[in-house]
Amino acid sequence: MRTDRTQKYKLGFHLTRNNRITFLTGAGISAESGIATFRGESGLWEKVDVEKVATPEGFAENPKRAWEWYDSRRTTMKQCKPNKAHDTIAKLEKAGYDVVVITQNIDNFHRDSGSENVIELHGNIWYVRCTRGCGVWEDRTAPMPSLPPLCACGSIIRPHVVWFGEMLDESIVGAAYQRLFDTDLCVVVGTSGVVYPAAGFAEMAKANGAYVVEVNLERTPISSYADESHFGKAGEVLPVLFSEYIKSRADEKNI
Ligand code: BJW
Repeated sequence: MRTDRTQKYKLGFHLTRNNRITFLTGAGISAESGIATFRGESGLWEKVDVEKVATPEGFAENPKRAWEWYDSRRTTMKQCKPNKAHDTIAKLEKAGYDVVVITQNIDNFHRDSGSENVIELHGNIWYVRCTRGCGVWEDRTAPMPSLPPLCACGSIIRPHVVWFGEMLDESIVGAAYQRLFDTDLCVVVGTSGVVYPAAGFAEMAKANGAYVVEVNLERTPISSYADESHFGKAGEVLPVLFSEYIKSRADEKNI
């Protein structure tokens, strides 16, 4: 049965201790932390040309230009922190539920809030790699001392993220598929559901028997097949949907 609830948030799926829960998250989950989303009126793509900053061709043409954009986002992200939506997911895992987060976000907020089982589809802004192949490493410098940064080998370093037209890491996508084939509850939070392959993940989980819950400000392509959609801010909806389950499991663990 499909339900659209706009006022009262209640999970239409009864969670038990053995359920496998998968969260699919997008930029909307970090919006309340102060991180801009990509699409929509005040989205990042209204301010910058996606072709110039988030494609391999744009980077090759002018690495400094693309890096200036990533550097300013690194600076912003350094000043922001996870919100109640990230915290709720982390608490659910800490309470003992089998939780995996598959995120399109690069902001590291799921890990920062304490989630341990996190699959980052589009990379992580705090990692960089040499364009010549010297490796990938963590670098939390914001702002970067010089742009574009250079590797010890002299080649340009790039952000360790996935741009349009680039393949996602095979092992990462494989891990996501494996989880989606074996999940009871799939909660899709704050994604417009238009960027592939992630846009197809909830439908894949549903085809494999998962109950799909969507949390977003507005309808998306996912709303047409989700078992239930909750229209509201992730930081307000998720705590209401899961607090009862977090509390009961936490109480149980203390006994
Ligand atoms: C709230 C909220 C609040 C706000 N609470 N909600 C199949 C069909 C068609 C095309 C393709 C296809 N397969 C591949 C493609 C091409 C392409 C693609 O999908 N294009 C489409 C746009 C048409 N995909 C790729 O190129 C991918 N590569 C690939 O598949 O390789 C093989 C291949 C290549 C080429 C052709 C064919 C095959 C790679 C995609 C990489 C995406 N990279 C980016 C940048 C990452 C680095 C960075 O951050 O800088 O990833 S683009 C950007 O979009 C970013 C995001 O992760 C991604 C998704 O955005 P997201 O998270 O959904 O954000 P928004 O802004 O769109 O939505 C926010 C939502 O939140 C909204 O709904 C709001 O309402 C909501 N919201 N506040 C709850 N408080």
